[in-house]
Amino acid sequence: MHASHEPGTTPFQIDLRRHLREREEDRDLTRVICEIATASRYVINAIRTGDLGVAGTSNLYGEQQLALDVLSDRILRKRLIHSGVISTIASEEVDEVISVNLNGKYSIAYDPLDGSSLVDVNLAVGTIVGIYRGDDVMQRGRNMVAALYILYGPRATLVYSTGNGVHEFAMNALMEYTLVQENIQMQPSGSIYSPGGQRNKYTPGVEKFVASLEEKGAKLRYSGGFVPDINQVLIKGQGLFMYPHLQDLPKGKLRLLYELNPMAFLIEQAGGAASNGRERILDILPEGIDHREPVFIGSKNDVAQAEQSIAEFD
Ligand code: FDP
Repeated sequence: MHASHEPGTTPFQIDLRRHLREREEDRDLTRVICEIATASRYVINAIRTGDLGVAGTSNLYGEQQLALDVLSDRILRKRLIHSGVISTIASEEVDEVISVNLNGKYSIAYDPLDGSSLVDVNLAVGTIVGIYRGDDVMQRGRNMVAALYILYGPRATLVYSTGNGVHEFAMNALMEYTLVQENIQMQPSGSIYSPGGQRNKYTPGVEKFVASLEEKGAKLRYSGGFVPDINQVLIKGQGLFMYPHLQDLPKGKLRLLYELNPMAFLIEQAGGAASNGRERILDILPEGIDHREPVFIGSKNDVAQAEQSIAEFD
């Protein structure tokens, strides 16, 4: 016999809004996070049922068709503007910061559909979001008040933190996010690694680091999508993702504002670490909206090991 619960009290029945309310999060911040969760329903529908195509082409019916990343950007932007509490929006899809509402309490930096090239091959993609107080997104990531991502995999899941633990939700049949687990914690050392970038372009320090991971028996787990790759490390509670500096790409590939800062915030909240190989990701002041940095993120001993190899050999 299972223990009986009062209706609505089992962990699986706590939805996102209720979770935020019970934690007494700021009402406007709750609103922003819930708007993003609502927007993701439309993004999901676009991914699942939309015609595959590129921007500027027309669909079967001769209608103008948008690429999924452009469409996802519009969906999110519309909901965020609708929330009434956002002052500034920076989107990976738009090459300037958009001023929305002078009285808005929060500003937001997001990648509406990260890894969109993976949609064509039916692999998982995601939305990444960082939220700041005030009207300035060009801040160090450590000033973020909340971060979240949504993973569009076989299931849709949402992981958020407001600086008070990291919590995972899964979308149910009614397209509501319900709590899966609270306060996710990462082990200090891992046995999986997810390495981006071409290996023959690795620097000696990075090459030594990868060799040390292989020597300790770490297994390769790489999908090529930043959100699913980070999610794997976070939900397994161990391991490391990296997109290092390459010999011909000293700043790596991934963007600080839209990709690295929100993920660094979440992984640190779970007891992990995130570094560019020399310094903490969340301490870096963005020089522009497209600022890129190398990244080593995950179990903290693995990140420390990467920093050590880089200090020694690069
Ligand atoms: P994509 O170019 O497919 O959009 O930031 C974008 C990203 O994918 C990440 O999701 C992923 O981690 C990385 O780039 C993969 O880069 P490589 O193609 O160089 O492996």
